[in-house]
Amino acid sequence: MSSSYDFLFKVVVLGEGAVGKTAIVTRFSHGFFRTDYKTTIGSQFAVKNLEIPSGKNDSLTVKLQIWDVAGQSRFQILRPMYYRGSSGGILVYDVSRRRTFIVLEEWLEELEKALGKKIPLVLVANKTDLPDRVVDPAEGKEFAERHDMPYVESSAKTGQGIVDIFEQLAKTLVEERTTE
Ligand code: G3D
Ligand code: MG
Repeated sequence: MSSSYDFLFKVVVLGEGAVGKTAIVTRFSHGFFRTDYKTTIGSQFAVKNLEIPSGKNDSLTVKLQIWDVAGQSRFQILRPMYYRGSSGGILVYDVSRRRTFIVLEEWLEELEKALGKKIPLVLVANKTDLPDRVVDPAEGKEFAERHDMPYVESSAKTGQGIVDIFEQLAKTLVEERTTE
């Protein structure tokens, strides 16, 4: 039954405007990619169930409530409200725009300040399908290691890495919850 689950987590999606946050969430929750996304106004969320292997032959159903928060600076005042109650998050940058990588620290600070603590995050290097990549995998991996988070390369356009992002996060969240 799609309404039954073992764990429910609120997940926030962070990153500069136009890095592909809405495209990633749409691809993951509906399985398609559209090019006519309206710039996310304020915030919206998608819900999706994931099966995470557990033990030898068993699995757990993890329900993710994924909040796609608007990245534009004019929404900055509202964002802390959407961060509240998040168990985890994904931090997204666009490999074809260095600025989106440089500002990652600021996103981390904003989130930690709003929550008063650190939560598990996955670093997402999006738009790997583009030929004009400027941020190398090594740079992303170094950032991810330094902040103790998994690193996933993705393309919301081709679908590469999209499920992996949420599986990695769900696994970490379940581990955290079950070892508390
Ligand atoms: P945001 O929610 O982070 O602001 P969007 O970003 O999801 O709205 O995406 C911004 C633009 O990048 C959109 O283009 C979208 O189609 C495109 N995009 C998102 N992910 C990818 C990707 O993996 N590869 C490529 N090539 N493009 C991507 P438009 O032109 O509609 O503004
Ligand atoms: Mg958006």
